[in-house]
Amino acid sequence: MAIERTFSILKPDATVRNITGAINAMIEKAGLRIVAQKRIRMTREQAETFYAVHRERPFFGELVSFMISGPVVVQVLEGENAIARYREVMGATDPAKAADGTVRKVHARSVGENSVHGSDAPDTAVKEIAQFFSGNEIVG
Ligand code: FUP
Repeated sequence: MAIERTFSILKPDATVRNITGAINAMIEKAGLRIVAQKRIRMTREQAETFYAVHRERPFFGELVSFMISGPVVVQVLEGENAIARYREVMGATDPAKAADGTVRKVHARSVGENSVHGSDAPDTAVKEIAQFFSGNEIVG
């Protein structure tokens, strides 16, 4: 298996509850390395660009408002098969459907306030990382 990088966000429902460390512990326990990390407040423009693929969906406005409602922690995670691995660690989008022990099962509040984002494919991972990090901010 290849060493990959994926993009992660710890969302405002996680920062507001002060559980970013608890989530990072789950990430590290799963064998993923946090090779870049910063706490930011996303602008509306950044959030709209990030979720542009969902622009036509009925939940888009609510999603953007939520993502700018508080600080987020953006991260680059590295490890074997990191993209799929992190999706497993996160669990299903809807916490009611997420497997036991996943971040969303343990911590998420709802399908909207679901604590974490992780890239879904190699091309989106590259694009998402580049939106928030320059190369010299990522230290593997
Ligand atoms: P995921 O890849 O698991 O984060 O899920 P999606 O890309 O399908 O959705 C992105 C985000 O849109 C979710 F994290 C939360 C939000 N969303 C809703 O608010 N309602 C929905 O019905 C689906 C997604």
